[in-house]
Amino acid sequence: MAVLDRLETLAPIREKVEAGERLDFDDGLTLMESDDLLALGELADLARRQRGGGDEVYFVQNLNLYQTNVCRVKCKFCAFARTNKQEDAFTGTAEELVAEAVEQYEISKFTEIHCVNGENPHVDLAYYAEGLRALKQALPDVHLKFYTASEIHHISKLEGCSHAEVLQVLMDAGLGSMPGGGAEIFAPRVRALIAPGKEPAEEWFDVHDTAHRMGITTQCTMLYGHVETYEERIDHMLRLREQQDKTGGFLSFIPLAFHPENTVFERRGFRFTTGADDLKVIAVARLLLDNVPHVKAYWIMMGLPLAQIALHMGADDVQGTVVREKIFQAAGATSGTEQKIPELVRFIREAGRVPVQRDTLYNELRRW
Ligand code: V47
Repeated sequence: MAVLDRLETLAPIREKVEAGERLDFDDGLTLMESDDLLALGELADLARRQRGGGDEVYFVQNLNLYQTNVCRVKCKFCAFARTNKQEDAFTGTAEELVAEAVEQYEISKFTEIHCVNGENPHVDLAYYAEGLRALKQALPDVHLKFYTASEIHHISKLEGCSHAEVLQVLMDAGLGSMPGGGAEIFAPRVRALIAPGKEPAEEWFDVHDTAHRMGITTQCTMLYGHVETYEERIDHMLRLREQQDKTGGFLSFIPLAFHPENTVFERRGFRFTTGADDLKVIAVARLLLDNVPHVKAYWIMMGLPLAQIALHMGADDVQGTVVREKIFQAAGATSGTEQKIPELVRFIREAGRVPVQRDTLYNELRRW
């Protein structure tokens, strides 16, 4: 009976998916409240294929770099940030940044650098532009996917200029596209609880809106598994969908599962998310975000074995080789900091999919 009940709840949503109709808030909530994981996954895969998705699963050969972990915001979910006075605080120079990148480039010829930092009140726009320029000069063919909307907003406040002005300076210095962090959960109730010092959602959206209109593509994320409700998750996804309708610049959506270690929440007894919740978020995101081209099952977040299953539930990207990841390691990630290409290829193949190495903008580089 319980199974029948569940099938009946999802039936009207299946009809909408089959008819190519857009799902609404209530549909999203129904999906999130369902624990029929297989049905959710199958529906998400159907929606993905109906919108033109095939068997390809993407990854990028990349490097994670961090210029500074000094941060003025005390986000309760974060284990990476430091104050300037803490012993392990760092603020690297452009020379140090280039040295680290070049050293790694000699080992693995990555095509992208992914860089996210704290909101450091002690450095200015010129510091960031100098870092980008130096990297571009040293590694001209490498795409620089740098700075979350939160960082851009922070720099604009420090400099007293607009988001567009900051982005223009960074673009001129070599910025190629932007990561999707800083989104957390948009609902003010949650932001006040987990990140009271962070910019409001409207500023995050203004940065992405501005970037898209300037031709800069970006990613979008959702940090889930802490104090948010199902309603707040759906609201978050629908706000992203609305933005995408306007500007179309999001390349992918990356759900970020909350890692509690070394955070305020660990002391309050919060636990890691479960595999069932991780898969559900992937499936619901794929169903609701009908206008965002890709959904990532980021292996650092969920481990490669679970990411394999997510590839059957709406995801079509596992992010990348990564190398030197720090934010999730600080908060207890156990899946390592690097995957070699043969390992990514093996996992994608064994999931019955076709591994495609891409560049940051989803141009195909190699079909494995
Ligand atoms: O905004 C921080 C998240 C973000 C924790 O665009 C945490 O491809 C879980 O921007 N547990 C910053 N998540 C990193 C970021 C990012 C990450 C991965 C992919 C992309 C992309 C961008 O990391 C923060 C926050 O949402 N985060 N601490 C934590 N303890």
